[in-house]
Amino acid sequence: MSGDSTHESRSSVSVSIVMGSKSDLPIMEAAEAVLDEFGVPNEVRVVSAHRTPHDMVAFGADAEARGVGIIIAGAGGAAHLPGMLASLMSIPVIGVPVPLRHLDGMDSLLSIVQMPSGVPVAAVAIGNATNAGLLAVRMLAIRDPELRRRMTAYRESLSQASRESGRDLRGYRPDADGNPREAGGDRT
Ligand code: RP5
Repeated sequence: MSGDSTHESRSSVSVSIVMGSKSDLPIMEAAEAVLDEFGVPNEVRVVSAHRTPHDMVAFGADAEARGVGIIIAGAGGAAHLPGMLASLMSIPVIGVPVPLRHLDGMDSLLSIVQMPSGVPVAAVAIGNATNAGLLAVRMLAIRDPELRRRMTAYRESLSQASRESGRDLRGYRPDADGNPREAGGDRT
C-alpha cells in the first residue's frame, strides 16, 4: 500500500481501494497486492454506504479532486458502495462482490452488477479482488507502455506456470483438500 487513510496530494494515488467494512479486508487485500506488484500507487480505505453515507459522498468528491483515476470498491450483502460511488463520480468503478456467511456472495454479486442503465460498474467474480487489481492495471496501461509491458510479462508468466503445472501429473493426485498425495492411496 503506498497510501493510507490520510489525505493524499493530487495524483499521488492512481487507484483507491475502498470497502464497506474492515471485515472485507481479507478479500480486498488481494487487489492491493496486485497494484503493489505492478508499482501502481494506491490507498486502502473503509467507506460504508450505509453506516457513513455522508463520508461516502465526501470521499467521492475528494477522490475526484485528488486526481484518483480508478476506484476498486468491495462490499458484501446489500453491496451498494460500488454503485453509489459510480453515481457520485465520473471515473471507472470496479466492484468486488465480497462473499459473506449467508448466500455465498450471490447477494453481493447481484447488488453490484444490476446497475441501472447510465451508471456503469465493472464487476469481477465473487471474491476475486485479484482480477479487480489486474483490470485497474489494464485500464492504466492504455496510456502507459511500461505498465502494458509488465502486464504482457505477467500473462506470459501465467501461461508458463500453467504449462509447468501439467507437465508431470503421473503420481500426483490431490486429496479432497487439494493437498498432494501419491496415486494408489494407502498401500500399507
Ligand atoms: C457491508 O456489510 C460490508 O461491505 C461488509 O461486507 C458487510 C458486513 O460488514 P460488517 O458487519 O462485518 O462490518 O456493508
